[in-house]
Amino acid sequence: MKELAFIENMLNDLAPFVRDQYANRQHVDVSRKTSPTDLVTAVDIEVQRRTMERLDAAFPGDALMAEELNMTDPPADLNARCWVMDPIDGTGNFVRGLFPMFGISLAFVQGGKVLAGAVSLPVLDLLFVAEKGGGAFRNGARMKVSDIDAVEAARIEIEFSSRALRERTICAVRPLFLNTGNLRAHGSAVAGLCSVANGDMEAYVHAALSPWDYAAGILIIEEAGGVVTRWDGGPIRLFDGKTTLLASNKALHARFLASLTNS
Ligand code: LIP
Repeated sequence: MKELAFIENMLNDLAPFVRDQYANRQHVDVSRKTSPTDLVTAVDIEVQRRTMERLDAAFPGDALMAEELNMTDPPADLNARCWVMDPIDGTGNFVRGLFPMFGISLAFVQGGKVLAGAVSLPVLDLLFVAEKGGGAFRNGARMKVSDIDAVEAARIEIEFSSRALRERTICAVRPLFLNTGNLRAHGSAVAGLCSVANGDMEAYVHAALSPWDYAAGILIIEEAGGVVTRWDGGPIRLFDGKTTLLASNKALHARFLASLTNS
């Protein structure tokens, strides 16, 4: 599929630039958006600009929904060909030099469905790729979600996100907090979703995630055998805006959902 090839080439070309900027991050311009922890850097902007330029040349007329540069609206025709991008997901980690868990995410959507997507974690030199019906791959090796089916043995990635969502998140995830084997909170949606796809974690939970944070990630998880729904069990609809999200290895999905909805 030519769109998948475009995505892979684009992310492979962007990764060295992002790695280099991360190594020199003390010189990167950082600005606040809606709060002191909602940040955008010159690297986010440049990654998005480079992608827009190449998309225009390769697929003129296609829509783009992306986190930066006021491009967060869905396309006018929801069935149109559309690309969905988060130029740097986990910008806070990038800025503070944490882990280093942050990534570039790009997906191709048509008819409202994600047909191809990839996530690059540049500093870790990892590329996660999926095509609808074609499986999911991590640096070329096929991925499969874990088969752990005991809550006490499960590892969950939980996002606490913005302060505004904290109360809701804490109440909803309380049973998961108390009952699951292990918890992590790395602060990058794309990295969290890919860790479920790769079988490193059994679930990823977020109270209000945006389409550019999850578009590629949900396809990668589904193609690795996992499941992604809203907290009420309903399907994620990409152009509905922010959504609650539970991604899991399938074996534990019903039990995690019950914990979230009964809280
Ligand atoms: C952020 C994610 C983070 C999530 C936030 C936000 P950004 O993306 O990385 O994990 O909790 O809701 O979406 O702003 O760094 O691209």
